[in-house]
Amino acid sequence: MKNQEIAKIFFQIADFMKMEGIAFKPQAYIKVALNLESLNEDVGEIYKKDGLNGLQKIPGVGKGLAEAIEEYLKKGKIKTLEDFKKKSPIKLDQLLNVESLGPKKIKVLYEKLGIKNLKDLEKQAKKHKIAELDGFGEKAEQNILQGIEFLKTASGRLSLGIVLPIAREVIEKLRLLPEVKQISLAGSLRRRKETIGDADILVASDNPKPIMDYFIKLDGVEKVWAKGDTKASVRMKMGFDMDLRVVKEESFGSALQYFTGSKEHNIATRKIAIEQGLKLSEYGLFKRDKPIAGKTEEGIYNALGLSFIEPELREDGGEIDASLNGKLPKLVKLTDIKGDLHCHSNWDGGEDSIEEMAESAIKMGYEYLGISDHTKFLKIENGLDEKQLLAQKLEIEKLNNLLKIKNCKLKILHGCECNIMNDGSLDIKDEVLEKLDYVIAGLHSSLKMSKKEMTERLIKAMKNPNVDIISHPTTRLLGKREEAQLDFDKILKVARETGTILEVNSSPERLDLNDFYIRRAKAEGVKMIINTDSHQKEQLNLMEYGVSMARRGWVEKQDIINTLPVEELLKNLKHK
Ligand code: DGT
Ligand code: CA
Ligand code: CA
Repeated sequence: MKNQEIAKIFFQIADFMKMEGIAFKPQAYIKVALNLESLNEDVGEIYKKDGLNGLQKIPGVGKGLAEAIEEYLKKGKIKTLEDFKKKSPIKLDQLLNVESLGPKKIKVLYEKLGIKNLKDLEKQAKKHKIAELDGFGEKAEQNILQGIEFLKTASGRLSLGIVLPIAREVIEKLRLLPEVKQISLAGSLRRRKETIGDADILVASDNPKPIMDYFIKLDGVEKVWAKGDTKASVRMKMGFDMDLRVVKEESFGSALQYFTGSKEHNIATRKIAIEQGLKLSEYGLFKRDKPIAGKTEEGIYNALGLSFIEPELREDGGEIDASLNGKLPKLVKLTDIKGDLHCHSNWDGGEDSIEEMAESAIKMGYEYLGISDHTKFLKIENGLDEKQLLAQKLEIEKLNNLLKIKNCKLKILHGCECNIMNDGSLDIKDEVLEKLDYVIAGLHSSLKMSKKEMTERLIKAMKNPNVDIISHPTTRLLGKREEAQLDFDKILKVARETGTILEVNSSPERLDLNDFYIRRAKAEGVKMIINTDSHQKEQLNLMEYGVSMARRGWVEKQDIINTLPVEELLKNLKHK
């Protein structure tokens, strides 16, 4: 938890520094923040064991940042950030939520128009003051207004990627208490919704008091909203609420079923109970007043004549009928995934070398790892040109030979993530694309085209016989950037006709395709691939988020091509 909290503060410090035009330092903070986020060990533990020296062993952490971490561990805040906040009248974190605004632009908006917060921003944009500014213009103003509108609809929910790791840490701590008999995530978190309103945790115990006392004093807790005998609600420092409920073991299953929801799914299951003359509540399933199930969820479903329904399906989207008729899908699992084809290396400015990425993939038990660096149009990402791609091909051949000698089953595949230009062409010549094992094409620029133009642009890319996969097809950024305008039915039709595979991007900032589109793609018989889009080796672990979305989209193993062994996988690509 501390890792996440400190990372968040470091990101904020970097933003303030960028706003002040400070060079280099922000990158140092960002690098460490990213490393902290993906670090498996708790910084608090590292510090306890080895003090400042231990902290300095974290990649990127020098003396100064080690002291900043120490400061947080001791005082719960870092003065550098507090000072920035005190000194600056600008609500920077608020304004940064607006897609298209960065720290430097925000500074200009403040200096020229006195914009301090979202309200000021909206006011000035509506008065068309922003369009008149140098470096902004009509279109930038439109984008800002759209960004504000988007924020209004997304407010109050945090992304699954932020909440899930923290809730898991809390669970692991609570699990150690002798009073805790059973424990589980519940609510939208257990259903793996892409955004979470609040985190729900359910515990079975005969002695709730010590659990409640311990829970409200946890490290990551900022304030306690309510604490009763069996129910507590707290605010976490990371900016969301967490609810804990304790029930008796004999009703753990029914309580879990109830508090997992969704509310709509609950209403539907309760209706089935009523039709059978039964009563379903969080306390159990009752016939007149006699309990007939309650200890396990499975027991509840079975007593209702249903087979067990996976939490990801419980959205009242036809899962009850499917369960009644034995038509539930056998959902894809994380352990079905045999490799990851969307990974960036240090060739395009990612953190780690191809070799380091491969080592992590081996540890994960993967059969293949695809390196797909950005290509030359993306200059800020150090995109590779044709020559560099061919050089990279040789390097990968060399590494594969080494792996073979070492008797490793991992094979590194060579691809790229090339850019789809405004007219649907690609930024790398076909004669080079042909030489790679596979090609991903993605939209990264001019994302606000009309629906007709955008659809034609993507279709043209899909019709290129060298394009195997479309990365993050809708280009949305969760809570930040709306999806591109696309005629998704047309896209699906062309994907099927051309055998182009659509990506489910696991990065918690993207989750693209989302569950809704995944389900439509499956219904149309379009094949998908779940990739992480890793820019550092630790991010390979993000695979579970994409798998969760796929499961929410009713997807089975055979719908996902990276559940196949490498030879079969390659046969399923357009590349021959
Ligand atoms: P969230 O927190 O907005 O991301 O979504 P949930 O689904 O976690 O909702 P939450 O935290 O309000 O409640 C947790 C679960 O409790 C919910 O999924 C189903 C159950 N629940 C809450 N309120 C009601 C209700 O009024 N009726 C029924 N049937 N179930 C409810
Ligand atoms: Ca909830
Ligand atoms: Ca709740």
